[in-house]
Order: sequence, then C-alpha cells, then structure tokens
Amino acid sequence: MHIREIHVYTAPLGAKKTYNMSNSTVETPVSTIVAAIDAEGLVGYGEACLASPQFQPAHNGGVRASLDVLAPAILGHDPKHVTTINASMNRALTGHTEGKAALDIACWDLAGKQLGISVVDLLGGAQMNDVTTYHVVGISTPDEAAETATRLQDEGITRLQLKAGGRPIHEDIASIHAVAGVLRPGTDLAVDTNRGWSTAEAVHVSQACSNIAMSMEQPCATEAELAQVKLQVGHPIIVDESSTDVRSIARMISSGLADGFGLKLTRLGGLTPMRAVRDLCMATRTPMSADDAWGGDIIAAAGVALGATLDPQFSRGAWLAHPYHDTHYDEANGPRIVDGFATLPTGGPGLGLVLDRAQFGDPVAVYR
Ligand code: 0XW
Ligand code: MG
Repeated sequence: MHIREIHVYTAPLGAKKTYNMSNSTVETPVSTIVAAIDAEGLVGYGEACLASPQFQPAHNGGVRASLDVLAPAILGHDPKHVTTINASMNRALTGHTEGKAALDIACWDLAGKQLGISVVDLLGGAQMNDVTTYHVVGISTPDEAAETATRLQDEGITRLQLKAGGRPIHEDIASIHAVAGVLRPGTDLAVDTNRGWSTAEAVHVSQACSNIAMSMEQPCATEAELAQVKLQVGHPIIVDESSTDVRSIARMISSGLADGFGLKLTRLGGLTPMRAVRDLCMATRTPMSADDAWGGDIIAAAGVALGATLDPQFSRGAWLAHPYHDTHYDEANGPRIVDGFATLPTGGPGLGLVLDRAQFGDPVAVYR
C-alpha cells in the first residue's frame, strides 16, 4: 500500500542539565517528527534532531525546510521499496541527509507495520536482544568525571565516552587520567573531542595518556588531520563527524585510518544507508556505533534496531539521548537503558512504538 500523506510535527527536547561538547552546548533542540500514512491509515514514524547548530553542518529548521522537497518525492511510493525511495529523494535533493533519514526511518516503520514484522527482522534479525550501549561523561572537572564514571559503572554501563576539547588540554589530560583511575576491568573508554583538538594537541594528549587503554574519537576536525594523527599516536582512532557517507567510510577502512566509527543515522540518511555501512563494517571487522546526536524514542528505536543486528564483537553501542532530556514519546515501550544495556521496544511491529499523531499537536506541514 502506497504512502498517501506525510505529516510533519515538532517536539522540543531540552537537555535536563548542562550537556556540552568541545564546540557546542545542547540547549533545547526542536526535533522533527514525520508521520508517513498509507492508504489504509497505517502510520510510520521517523525523526531527526540535531543536538546543536555546531555538531554537524545542519540545523533543525533546515530539516523541516528540506521536507518541502523530499516529502513530495516519496508520496505514492510503496514504503517497502526503500531503495527506490532513497533514489527518488537523492534525485530530488542533494545532501540534506537529516530530512532523508526521517522519511527513510518512517518508511521502515510503516513497512514493518504493513508486514506485521519488526524493523529488526526487516534488517536481518537480532544478534543481541540486550543491545550494547554507551554513556557520555560530560566535560567536567577530574573529580566530577571520575565520580560520574564510577556511578555509571555501578549502574552496569561498560562503555564510557568521555567528552573533551574546548579547553586547555592539561584539563582534558587530568580528566582522562581521573576516569582511567576508576575504570573497572571490561569497561571501554573512548575520549570524544568532537573535532576539538589540533593535530599537535591530539598527539600531546596521546603521549600524556600513553599508559591508558582508550580510543580517541574524532580528535580533530578533518579526515586529513585524523590521518596525520593516526601516524603519530598509539591509540585507536574512532571516526565520527568525518564519517559522512558509505564512500568516505569505505575509504577510511581501506586506508587503515579508521579503527572504528561513531555513526549517526541522520548524517548517513537513515536506516537504508546505515544498513549498507553496517554490512561493510561487519565484513571488515570494523567496530561501529548505531546512534544519533540527539532525539526522542523514534530515532532511539531506529538506532537500537540497527544496533541489535550488529555482531556483538564489533558493536560500539547504540546511544540513547533520553537519559539527558527525560522526554518519552512512548513511556511504555520506548528504548531504555537497563543494567547497562539498551532495550528493544516491545509495542508491536515496525519500530515497536505505540504512538498517536495527536500527541505531537498540530502538524507544521502536511503533504498529500
Ligand atoms: C555522544 N553522541 C552520540 C551524542 C552527542 O550529541 C554527540 C554524539 C557523539 O558521539 O559525538
Ligand atoms: Mg562522537
């Protein structure tokens, strides 16, 4: 059954306490929610929410503007035909992967509901039902960072992402050592600078932390800078912001630059391109995350669905934003972190969420 209408809604997702990265602070991003409605009245939901105007070259108003072009490009399509739907969106508009991601995810949700099966099964089936996740330790003093890391490990979290950058690097080095001092056996530490260091600073930090088992996530701004750093440090390099599409990811795998990826559904364009990247990473034994920079239960459910299909050995986790904003679209079924793992939604086919369009208020746009 074809897509008959697309409705667009907004949802403010304010950080419940200071959430900062090297180049930005998350305040109250306004998420974009799309509802793809078929001729039978079934509804598939998608979402895109940029954490801040600085995190990646896009912003939330631009997501909604892009839908003016993208939504008409997929009306009348069968939501199960995600390949032709993505081709149609790419012919209609270059780039703007965030709006494409919201529509793509809505198609996967709607297809699952039409077929009566989960998105996880549509993606090939779960290799984990308790899905690996990771938790952020924000930019803070060494004592605060160590205290947060201790609390999170007490809660069962086994993957920590320590934010760094945007301050004198001796402060970053002190926080890294403080967190390393409370790491328990089996806990993985990534230091995520969100492009914040220069190449010289990244090399300096790696040397100052040479005895610490950690990875360096997007220490510098560009792929070329990461390549320079890769040759000079002993720590694995995780690529996040520079992993913009299948082509760049394949290049960084084949060049040996990337020891792993921090992948965002909205930066890649949704579940369809993320599925291609997953297959490439699993085939090359390259660890990857399955997450996004911010958002509610819809984007979280999409990330956890993809994350569940990863080989556990090469999963860096599916990250959930709700611990940092406390907003749920589906209180009963949305993904949660329980004993250090993310749960899969249990509300039925598709993404497994039970939603009502009315809960998002009046649509800000309708395409039919
Ligand atoms: C930790 N995240 C998934 C959430 C932040 O918004 C950014 C992102 C990252 O890994 O950089
Ligand atoms: Mg990152």
